Amino acid sequence: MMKSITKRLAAGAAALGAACVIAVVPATAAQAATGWDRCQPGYFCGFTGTNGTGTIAQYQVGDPDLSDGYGPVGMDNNIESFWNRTGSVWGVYRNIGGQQGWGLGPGAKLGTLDGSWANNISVITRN
Ligand SMILES: [Ca+2]
Repeated sequence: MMKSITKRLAAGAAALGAACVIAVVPATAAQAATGWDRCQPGYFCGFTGTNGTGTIAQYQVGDPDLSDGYGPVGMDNNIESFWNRTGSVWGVYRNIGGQQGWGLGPGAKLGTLDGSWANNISVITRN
């Protein structure tokens, strides 16, 4: 008699345990996009890694100072690749108000900035 009750309790605990396991299994979330594909059409995108890797920042307007709190933060002197998915020409510059820069036309994808430019961009303009 006692033995039979113990068995029932054990079975109940096992069933409860199974229910708990199901409850804590994380929902299958869609995989976060990685690389170039994160850049949406209509945006000018900067990436902290080469070839669209690392953190992405997407722009619809220029950002005259990547080091301030306006616009995406953490990108100043921290960009290694760009993709222009807009219909405009964009400029990227090393210094605030400086003249040295590159122009990226519509669709331009720059996977690797040259040595002195990588991690050295502080200004982005939409022309
Ligand atoms: Ca800014």
